[in-house]
Amino acid sequence: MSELLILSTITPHMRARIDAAFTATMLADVDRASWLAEHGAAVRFILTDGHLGVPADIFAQLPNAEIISSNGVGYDGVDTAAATARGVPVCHTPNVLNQEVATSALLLYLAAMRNFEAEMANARSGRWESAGNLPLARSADKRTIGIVGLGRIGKAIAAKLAPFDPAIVYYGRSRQDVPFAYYDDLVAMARDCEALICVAPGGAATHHLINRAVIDALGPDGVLVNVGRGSVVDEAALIAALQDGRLGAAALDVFEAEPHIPEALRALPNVILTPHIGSATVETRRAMGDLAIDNLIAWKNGEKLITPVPESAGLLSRAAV
Ligand code: 8YV
Repeated sequence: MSELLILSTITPHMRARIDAAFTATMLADVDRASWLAEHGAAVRFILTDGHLGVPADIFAQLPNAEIISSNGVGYDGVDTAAATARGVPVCHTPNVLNQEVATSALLLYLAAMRNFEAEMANARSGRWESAGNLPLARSADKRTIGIVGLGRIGKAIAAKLAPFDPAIVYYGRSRQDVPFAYYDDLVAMARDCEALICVAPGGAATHHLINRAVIDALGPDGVLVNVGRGSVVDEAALIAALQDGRLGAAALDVFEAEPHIPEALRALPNVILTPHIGSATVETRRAMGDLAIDNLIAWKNGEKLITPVPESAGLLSRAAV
């Protein structure tokens, strides 16, 4: 008997909180097929993340599931339509990771502009002593920087960039009440920018939004930073542009087929690569895990969900279904 089914990895802190409030099973710890056949009907709550979601074959074997809590702000891996069709709300973990992901974006932007990976290697390898300094890097100050997806995290990125005195511009579905210039044409914005920072959510609506035309518009001195979802950038087009010198550099935390990073991308000198660590600090992962669990506890107690996804509006508490 298990009322909570856990599909994602969890920290010891999360495990302790879960054990205090639920009887829970990690799907990775049991024989999936036989466990689901025997216990699937007893599961009321599901904990997952935005990449794993709840695969359709598993969801079908959880006929009494009441809620899906997804640990992460992005939930492109969760089939919200399938959940809504069964009256199952989905919640996620917005806001608590805004500053962390913004810091990651800032680090990647600065590292790419100032060629920091190569500079550190030049010092550590002893090459500086034998062969001298590398060619000069570009300044990170006073650049025109385009933010693709000016949501909660995008605004935090803009704030963290402020000391570098940038001209911030943005592209998104609609104009917002912000002191930055809006573009409804991404190619036109890329043409005017020296760096693009992409923090758009994944999913069909943004798939390959950053395509060859956008990359070419950013140009041979341009820098592309991506901390949103790998699916937003056409990775093959990006690799080709970096190889041909049509794009200056890229700094990427997210990839199309994680955790796979194409060999051709890893071989390029003009890229900075990190393994999807935008939110990965002790403090922020703790806050995210707490919020994911707090949503489950709220639901169990018949209280209003704290952070439901917009698609679940109308399914906000157990009392409402
Ligand atoms: C994590 C993320 O990869 O929140 C997100 O959308 O991409 C990251 O913070 C993940 O979701 C944590 O499980």
